[in-house]
Amino acid sequence: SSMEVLATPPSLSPPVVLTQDELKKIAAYKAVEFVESGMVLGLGTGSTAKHAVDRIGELLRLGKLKNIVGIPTSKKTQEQALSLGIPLSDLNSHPTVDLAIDGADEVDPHLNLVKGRGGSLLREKMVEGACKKFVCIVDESKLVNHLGGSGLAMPVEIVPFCWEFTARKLQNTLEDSGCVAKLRNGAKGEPFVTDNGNYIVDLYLQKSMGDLRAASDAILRIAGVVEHGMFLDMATTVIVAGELGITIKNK
Ligand code: ABF
Repeated sequence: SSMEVLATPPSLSPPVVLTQDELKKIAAYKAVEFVESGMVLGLGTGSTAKHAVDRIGELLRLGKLKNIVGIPTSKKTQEQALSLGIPLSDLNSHPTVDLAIDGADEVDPHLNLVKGRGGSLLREKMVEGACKKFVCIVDESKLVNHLGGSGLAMPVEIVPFCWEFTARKLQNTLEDSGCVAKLRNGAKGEPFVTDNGNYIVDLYLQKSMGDLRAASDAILRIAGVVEHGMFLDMATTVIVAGELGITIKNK
């Protein structure tokens, strides 16, 4: 018998696989390229937006950005920004925001978003609704065909008063989508409380909501509802970081 000795193939360098957090950072740094000195900036919340706020702080420290005013979308981001020395203000003093940078939980093909899995959807919607430009930053895992399509929750902020009543109304309002409403719990099993002292009900949908604007209006008509996590027609740009590179989608 004979043994065939195969030539060793030329060594290939292993493919570079980026972690999800690295993709988030790539999207965030790209978005910060849109920031100019003198801007009033909406500062987002979550693990993706955190990279953008870090970068803004770094550019301020290096003197590459000047006279920035930050409007934080949560207490958490407020703390982060303060620790970085980013000057802060609010919508009372700055009712118009030049640019906001924030993450999302889902992005549909029309650039509609689901946000709020981090629990900050109300302040995010107020700040991002006051923006001239809202740049949303995601890794490609956030792309869906239709909102609710990831099988994960669509969050709604509600007042604590008789929350079960409101949760039931939400479930009934979206019953055509096979909606199941669940109160969000905190780390110790107690109800999760938002920065505004409210509760969050997470809606799990079996089917698409169809007319999103109609679903949004119906949810907002329920008296105990404060705001929901669908951000319809609000993002002006979505930056998607994927294994094959960055995609920038504009409205
Ligand atoms: C915020 O952070 C929220 O609207 C959204 O729920 C979340 C996304 O978090 P991450 O960037 O950590 O995925 O933008």
